[in-house]
Amino acid sequence: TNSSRFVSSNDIRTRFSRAMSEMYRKEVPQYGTLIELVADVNALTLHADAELRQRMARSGELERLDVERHGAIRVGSAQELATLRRLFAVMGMEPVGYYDLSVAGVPVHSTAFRPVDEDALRANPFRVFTSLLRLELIADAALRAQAAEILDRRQIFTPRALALIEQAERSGGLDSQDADAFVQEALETFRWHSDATVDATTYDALQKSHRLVADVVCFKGPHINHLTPRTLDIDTAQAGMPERGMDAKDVVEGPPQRACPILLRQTSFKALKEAIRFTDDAVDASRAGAHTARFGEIEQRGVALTRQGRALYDELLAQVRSMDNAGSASADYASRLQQVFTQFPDTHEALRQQGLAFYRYSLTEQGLAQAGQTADHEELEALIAKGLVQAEPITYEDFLPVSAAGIFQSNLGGEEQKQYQAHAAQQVFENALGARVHDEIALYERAQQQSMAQVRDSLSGALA
Ligand code: OOG
Ligand code: NI
Repeated sequence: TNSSRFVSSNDIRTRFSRAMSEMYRKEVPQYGTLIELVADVNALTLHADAELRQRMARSGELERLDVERHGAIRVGSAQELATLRRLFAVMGMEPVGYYDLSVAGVPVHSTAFRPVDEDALRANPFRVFTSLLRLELIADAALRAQAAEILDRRQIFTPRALALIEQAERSGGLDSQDADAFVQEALETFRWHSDATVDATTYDALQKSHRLVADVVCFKGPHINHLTPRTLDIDTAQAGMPERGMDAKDVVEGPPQRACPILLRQTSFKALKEAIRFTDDAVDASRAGAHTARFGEIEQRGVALTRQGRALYDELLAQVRSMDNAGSASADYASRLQQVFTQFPDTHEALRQQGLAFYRYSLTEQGLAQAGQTADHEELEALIAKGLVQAEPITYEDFLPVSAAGIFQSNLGGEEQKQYQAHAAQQVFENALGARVHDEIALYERAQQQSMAQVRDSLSGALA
């Protein structure tokens, strides 16, 4: 075979995420400032916390930290979503999780394309949060039909990108030269276009229906709307944003600051107001348009939670948000969050022993030295107590619907608060996608199980 000429999907993903980062830095210079801020904060944090540095080095996360990003895009049709799935598959990214944002007044549902295997995640965990517009939530039937028709007319992929996707599917990969071409062609789909594809009246009508509808429907393609680096200390990074000229959102989404970070904490700077041109601008030059869509975001990632842990998280978050019906707008939101989350255990021993979070088990040096001589029926916790086994938190690689809604809201210009009588429609989404999405919790479960099995094997001498 000639498969040895192929570069790995990890390699293509790394080239692509680098190219996206370079493009977005040119498009939104503040993104470059954000990357610098996060690099500074991470360096300080690692310098001050030797244990964190060692743990991240052991898990391989230290190496990936500098390239770690997620981005977000929004598409308008099943056809577009299904082709994106094939495009991301070339880079080893698969749909993970289903997020219903309609409950939060945003007319989309979403998944995240990301690598799923442990070594692929270690190589480069690049993720793209991808939303599909739910046209059926546009109340006005004529406007809905018009939006569908506009979307029908556009082709968001270049002919060469489509040809290279087919080629990769047919032959099982791409050589280095084709991979570079693929990255360049794929980039075109996510580029910003300041020329709208509609006239001012159409834009206004769609914007009134929901700002997100205008963002999806009125442009040539699904411009990347943010790229998010991972910080090791989001509170310090958040405090540093105004100093570097960024208009940070008031509230950090997700769990509060903790000794043992869980899931995901995120904050963003507000979307930029950018000049756009409508198709009829030549006719009426006084109607210069502006569009707000693109912003910056940072995130801090913690340990992945089990179903039980996640249920507790959801319950506590709902408690905080329902107080006085104030949601995250209440003045003392941060202290309420902190207060309520004292009910969530905050040591790794407790999180592990109560089955609230996922861990990757491995033999310590002492454990390795005794492999094959230790009784393998002993409980893992007993082996940990004896210093033979160690447990490392498994990082949460996914997203949170309530947080995502908060990020969407803060970037839609504030006042937008719509209500939809919709409910989760995972099957409809999967039909559009042309595939099932992975259950994210099952992926963490599998990683934990595999590490346990490996520990058992080496203890009983199977690998000795
Ligand atoms: C996606 C917003 C959600 C996140 O990190 O939760 C998101 C969007 O605005 O398209 O990016
Ligand atoms: Ni994001």
